[in-house]
Amino acid sequence: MRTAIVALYAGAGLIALVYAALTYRRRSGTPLALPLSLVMAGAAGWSLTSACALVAPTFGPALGFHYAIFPGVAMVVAGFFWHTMVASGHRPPRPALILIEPLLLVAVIATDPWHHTFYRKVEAGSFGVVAQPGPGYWVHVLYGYVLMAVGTVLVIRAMRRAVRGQRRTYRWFLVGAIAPTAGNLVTVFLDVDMRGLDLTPVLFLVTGVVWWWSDRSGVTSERVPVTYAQVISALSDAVMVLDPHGRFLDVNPAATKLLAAVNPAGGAVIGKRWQEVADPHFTAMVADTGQTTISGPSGEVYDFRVVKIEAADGSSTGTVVVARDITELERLRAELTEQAVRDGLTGVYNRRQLDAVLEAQAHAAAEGHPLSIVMIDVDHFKAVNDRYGHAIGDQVLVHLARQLTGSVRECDMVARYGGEEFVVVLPGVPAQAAAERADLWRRQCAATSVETPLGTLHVTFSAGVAQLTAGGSPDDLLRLADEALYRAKRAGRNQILVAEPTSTSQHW
Ligand code: GH3
Ligand code: MG
Repeated sequence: MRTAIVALYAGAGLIALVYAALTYRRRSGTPLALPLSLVMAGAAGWSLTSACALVAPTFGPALGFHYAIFPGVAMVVAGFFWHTMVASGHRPPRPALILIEPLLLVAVIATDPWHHTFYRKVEAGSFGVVAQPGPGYWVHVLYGYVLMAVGTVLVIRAMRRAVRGQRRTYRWFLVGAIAPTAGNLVTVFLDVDMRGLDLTPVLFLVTGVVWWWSDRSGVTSERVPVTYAQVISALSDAVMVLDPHGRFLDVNPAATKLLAAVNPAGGAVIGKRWQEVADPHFTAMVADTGQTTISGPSGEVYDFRVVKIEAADGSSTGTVVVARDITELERLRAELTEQAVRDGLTGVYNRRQLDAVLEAQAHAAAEGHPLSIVMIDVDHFKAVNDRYGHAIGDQVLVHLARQLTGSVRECDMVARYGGEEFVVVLPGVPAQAAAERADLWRRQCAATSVETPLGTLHVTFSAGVAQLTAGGSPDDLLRLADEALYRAKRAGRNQILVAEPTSTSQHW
């Protein structure tokens, strides 16, 4: 039996020593490696000295080894506490502080044969030395358990604050710590007959295996906590937590920045009501749940999401407001929307937008408002392309588009209908008036020259004008204008013709 226990102590001690060395080598990778290797080195010392105490040939050396157990115990306690401090996100304790008790302990046990404050009485037992503990021993035990308890509480608190994926790590850490703690409690408080057997150091093997397994099975060795508070601080979205009365309970750094922009004179907001910090516009929005888009004082746009937090009984415990600066997103969205309705070359509206606008305008026209369009086609444009090249042709189209855009009213619309064809929509304008305007543009175009790298160019255009007839569709309108344009071309170009509702064009 004795031999088996010696083997157990020695085996456990050696394994703990190897584990301590392996963990020590990982010290640059994680701040937890050093305290962990200290725990394991302590357990190794505890175990090996226990083995030595058992194999010592006489009582004197056995007692010496028995006393030598305690520095190992002190290392385990110090390492455990250090580990829990780091694991719970605190600064590691100062080495000077953590060394006080072990040094005192060594001093006390070294001189114990003279004052007997650690052990009142010692004698040989069946499993080593049997001792009657004195006050020094109990102070040491109490110190160890207080440190272990504080460390455990820190870890439990850190576990509760940690993000979900990390809680498992803490759970396994605590499970690993339970075996030796339970073993030690039994030894200290229940093994009252004190036959000298203490299996605590052996139980550290369970700890080692559990911690080792938890590291290997993908649970990160970094037990330094990531809390929800840290996650929320890192968000670029502004997160604000309000109590049921609308007072600020918490804001993340992004929210502090946002609130400072909304209320430059503001200062700290915690404890203040929403109304004291932001204008009524914002206040009304927070009263409701859901999502709103709000424009800030200097043109920035925010997406606000308001979520009520409820207690288990359904009563309101507060509100979470998440605000995101979507100014850039909105700008891009507006740009994309604009791009979708514009012609890439000339920048005027495209055919699709022309159809949509004509459809909408046709409804208004049905209520008695006249609606005319001017369909414009560059004369002999093919010749421009042939003579100067396609790029110069493009330049001419851009030039004409600019000229038309600059000549129309705000409510008019210039669109590119096809290759070198444009349509101008003139709401509220009857055909004759539209033709007058179109003729003005025609003369302007004929009078201006287009400067190109290959020389100065002159172009003219022909146009067909049509007015939407009662019951007519946008397609009819386009067809009528196209027919008038065709006639204008046939009649010699550089002129404007108005389509008759009967579909016979009339010279303007
Ligand atoms: P007309 O006076 O009868 O209108 O004669 P035209 O030469 O202007 O008419 P036609 O329909 O024969 O030729 C139109 C030309 O416009 C043919 C085509 O290559 C050119 N075109 C169409 N789209 C573009 C464009 O985006 N850029 C350039 N540079 N040319 C274009
Ligand atoms: Mg043409």
